[in-house]
Amino acid sequence: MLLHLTGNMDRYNFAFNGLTYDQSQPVRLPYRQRIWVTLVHDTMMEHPIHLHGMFNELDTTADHRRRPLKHTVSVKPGEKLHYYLTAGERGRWAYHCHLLYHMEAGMFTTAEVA
Ligand SMILES: [Cu+2]
Repeated sequence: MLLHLTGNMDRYNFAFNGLTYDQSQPVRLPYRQRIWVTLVHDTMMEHPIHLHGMFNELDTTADHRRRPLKHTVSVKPGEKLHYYLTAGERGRWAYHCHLLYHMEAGMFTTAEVA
């Protein structure tokens, strides 16, 4: 799954995949599947991306043996991060930037695990 963090500093809006919350559809996650997530950051500000209900297994080490479990993944401008996400909890979960003014500017969506 690819999540592209997008935004426009002139208009001060932020979004996932170019879509603000009112434009977006829930991200569909099949229950119990382990999903490889790629976060591509294409804005000028750092975003702590938070998925409720589930852990992300960060793939940050060269040997891929240690994978820190995180609820919130901080992404720096221009960075590309990879992690595993196991969709182990059914329901609809908030998926958003944890800076509240970014969230209110559009960087909020939901994940539907079914
Ligand atoms: Cu943000």
